[in-house]
Amino acid sequence: MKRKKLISIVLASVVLCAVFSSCASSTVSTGIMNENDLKALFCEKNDEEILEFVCHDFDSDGTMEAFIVTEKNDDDGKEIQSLWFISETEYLYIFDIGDFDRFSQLLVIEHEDSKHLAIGRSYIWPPACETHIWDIEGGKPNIVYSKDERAVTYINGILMATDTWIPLSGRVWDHYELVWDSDKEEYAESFLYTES
Ligand SMILES: [Ca+2]
Repeated sequence: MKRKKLISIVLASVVLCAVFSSCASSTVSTGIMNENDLKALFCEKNDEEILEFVCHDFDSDGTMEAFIVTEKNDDDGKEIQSLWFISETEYLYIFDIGDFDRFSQLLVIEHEDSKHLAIGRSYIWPPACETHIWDIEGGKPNIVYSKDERAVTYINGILMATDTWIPLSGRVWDHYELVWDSDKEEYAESFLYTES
């Protein structure tokens, strides 16, 4: 994937918190599944270490969905992080990253009638971040925003995508507002201001 040649860094991204989640204590119940049910179902299918388990009714249809970040070591001992999706009816591998890349940001974005998940992918070198935003369509995850050189977070209550880089005059941050267009089902990105 294309990476900007100028040095850029991740701004204000939420560092991925590597919290181990136990698979042993939950059981799958009948009927509508809650977060523990979905976690138990996931653990039946996948024995990798869970770093993040983000569970909501993303599409407001009354059933829960979860995005999961896992980690494992490959045959060469290299750490691989993977992104998965699970619901009552779906169990999907989305993609994985390794080498010096890490999932660095998981942000739940709340809209009036739905929730989205923003996921950052950070590179150690060159230091940079790309962000993908997922919604749920037809019960499955669907990318509605994907861009290099962006870290997505809330700044003063405004959902912003930020690019930071270092020209000769010193580091600057370019802030763009992200506005969800539910009719077009896409995010409009408009430049707000540069901070230096
Ligand atoms: Ca749902």
